[in-house]
Amino acid sequence: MTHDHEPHGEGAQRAERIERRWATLSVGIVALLIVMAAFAGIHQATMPQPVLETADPRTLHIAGEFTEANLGSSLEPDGSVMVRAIGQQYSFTPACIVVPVGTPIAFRATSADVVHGFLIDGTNVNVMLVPGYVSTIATRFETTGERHMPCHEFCGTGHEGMWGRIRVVDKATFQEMATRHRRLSCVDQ
Ligand SMILES: [Cu+2]
Repeated sequence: MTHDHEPHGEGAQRAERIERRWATLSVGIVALLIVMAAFAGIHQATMPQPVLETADPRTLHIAGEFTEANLGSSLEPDGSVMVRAIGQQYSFTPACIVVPVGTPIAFRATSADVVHGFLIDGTNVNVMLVPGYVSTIATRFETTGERHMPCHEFCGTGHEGMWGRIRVVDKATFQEMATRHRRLSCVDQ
């Protein structure tokens, strides 16, 4: 065996050092990518909405979109219906939401205290109400009738009693109601 082919010769040792350096670097790159992927996944999963809109729970009742007079359903100029609601320990306001059948409905809701759940049974409406953030979801009801709206995020000792209702009425009834009030609910009916 000549010096050039000696496995533990100077050249081989140098090659091994360089190889180790490159191997370390490539493991480092993979580790960095794993950390980046994990961070992106966790960060996105912990954000309540892809588009963030905020609402300060401390001033919710005093000013802005979610004051009491502004809660409930309103007929928009384009014929769709906007529903604004809040969840708080341990009720929804309005406790009974009225909407027309066969109409695009947009919900905008938030929490005044802790995390609550906003779910309408028999539909795919299912969002979390996170204090500080506005949750939005759009839907459409194809049949009239009443549906339950339970809070489905444990929010404290009164959680199991936190229920709301959605009453889906025919379009004419809703239109007639909308001529009398700017914001509608079925709380007193
Ligand atoms: Cu709740």
